[in-house]
Amino acid sequence: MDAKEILDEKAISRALTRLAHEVIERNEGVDSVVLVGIKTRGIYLANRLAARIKSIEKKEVAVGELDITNYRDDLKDKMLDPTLLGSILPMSIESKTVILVDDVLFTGRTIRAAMDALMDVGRPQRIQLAVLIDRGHRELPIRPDYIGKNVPTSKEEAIAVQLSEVDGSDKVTIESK
Ligand code: 3GP
Ligand code: 5GP
Ligand code: MG
Repeated sequence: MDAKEILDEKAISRALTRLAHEVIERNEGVDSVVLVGIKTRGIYLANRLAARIKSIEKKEVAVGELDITNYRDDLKDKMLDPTLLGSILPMSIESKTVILVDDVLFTGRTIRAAMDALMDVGRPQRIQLAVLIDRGHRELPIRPDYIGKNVPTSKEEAIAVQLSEVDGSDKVTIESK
């Protein structure tokens, strides 16, 4: 399998620093902002964004975790009564700007499911979306507000995102399946 590097450690770091600045600029600060990472790697990206925002703005931004496996509409074995099992939202999302964070945006079904899950627990003022990679192929009218890198792909290609927290190093590669 051919793997081509798209982002190295430095490029991932720079992209996240830019995204942190964009989040602060777009929301005129971060007073009403909470970050919600989508498991697995979205959670680590959300934590990294929060750390950057803190060093820029000197403000803490709450970070929650969403496990939307049971909300996916295309999983055969999905539970009939989905719960937020494995999700940790320690903060209130009521009237907040919730920024969903994921590593790769593909069809958009995961994000639709994540928005459903959020709406079940509260009424955010607005929801925004931050992704490290947008690989295209949307099947729903969903678009990211903050993008690390646009990577046009074919359906036969896959993006591998490695983050030091789980994979030992930071790297994004594209490979043909
Ligand atoms: P993540 O949980 O960190 O996002 O879905 C489980 C993992 O499989 C994901 O890790 C993701 O990186 C990887 N993956 C790669 N291609 C796909 C895909 O097309 N669909 C899904 N659901 N996961 C994929
Ligand atoms: P969706 O199709 O719902 O946008 O993406 C489903 C889930 O799989 C998301 O969490 C997304 O991050 C992940 N995903 C989809 N395509 C890829 C891919 O090519 N590489 C990686 N690493 N994750 C993917
Ligand atoms: Mg993901």
